[in-house]
Amino acid sequence: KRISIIGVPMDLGQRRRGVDMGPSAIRYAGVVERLEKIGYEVHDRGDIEIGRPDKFDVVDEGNLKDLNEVVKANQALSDTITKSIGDGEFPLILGGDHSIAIGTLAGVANKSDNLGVIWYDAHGDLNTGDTSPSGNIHGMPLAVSLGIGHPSLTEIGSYAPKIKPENLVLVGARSLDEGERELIREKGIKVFTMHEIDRMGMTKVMEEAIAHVSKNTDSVHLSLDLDALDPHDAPGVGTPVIGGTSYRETHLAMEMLAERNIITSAEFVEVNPILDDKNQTAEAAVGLIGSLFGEKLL
Ligand code: DIR
Ligand code: MN
Ligand code: MN
Ligand code: MN
Repeated sequence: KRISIIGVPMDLGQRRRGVDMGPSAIRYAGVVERLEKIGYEVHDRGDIEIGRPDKFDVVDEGNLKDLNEVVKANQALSDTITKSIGDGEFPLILGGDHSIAIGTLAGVANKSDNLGVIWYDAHGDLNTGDTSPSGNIHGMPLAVSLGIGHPSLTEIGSYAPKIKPENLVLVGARSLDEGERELIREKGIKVFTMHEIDRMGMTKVMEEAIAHVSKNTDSVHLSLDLDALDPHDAPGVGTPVIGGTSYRETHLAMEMLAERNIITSAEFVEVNPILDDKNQTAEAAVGLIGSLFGEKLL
């Protein structure tokens, strides 16, 4: 199967500059060569164009910073992904901040009747303009994909919602805002926090997570925020939170997904080379991508 790489140099979903260089850093760390070595044909579709907000524009409508440019880029991303899946490719999206998951899920869910999602992240990304402490749209993509939030965001792709709460699982959470906790309780969303990972171990957590998202679904998307990893293993992220998963645990999680062969699209986001240590976080991302696509030592 052919993999298409789509870069999204988006940094408007949060306030730290530099995450727009994430796609370059991941390419520089050798993602294309790594996938080719496993035996895939790789089609690099280049980067989605990101507009630069005019300082005279409304930049903070309804506690949604840089809303207009985020909407435009996500619409373009959604269209590119739909085209890529139509061409029979596996879309692999490189961020960029996590606000791009809005466009990813709009494009992917468009081609699926019942999409499962694994959200591997330190955060819930379940805020709306009303609950967000920051106004940063990278803290909102999962709520938006459930159809909750500003209509300019939820209506990207011209349909809503993209996913159902019962087809979603969060892994690695350790920083949730009050509104996010309420939404998780209200919708009964399945969450494996760091507590469950410590207690059950990653093997059991992933077995249950995989069973949960493949129950009633026809395809499964992996959204991996590098800040799920402990800052020791992934220092190049804008919102690090101590006490995360190790590189090894995450690597194991990717290998289990490869063994079960359930993932049909994936994105790796929030790599910020300016905050990184000699491209370590991009290199970690490429190692994880290798495992996700079935790389084996022997
Ligand atoms: C926080 C941080 N919950 C917010 N979110 C992050 O701004 O909504 N998500 N960093 O990845
Ligand atoms: Mn995130
Ligand atoms: Mn995060
Ligand atoms: Mn983030």
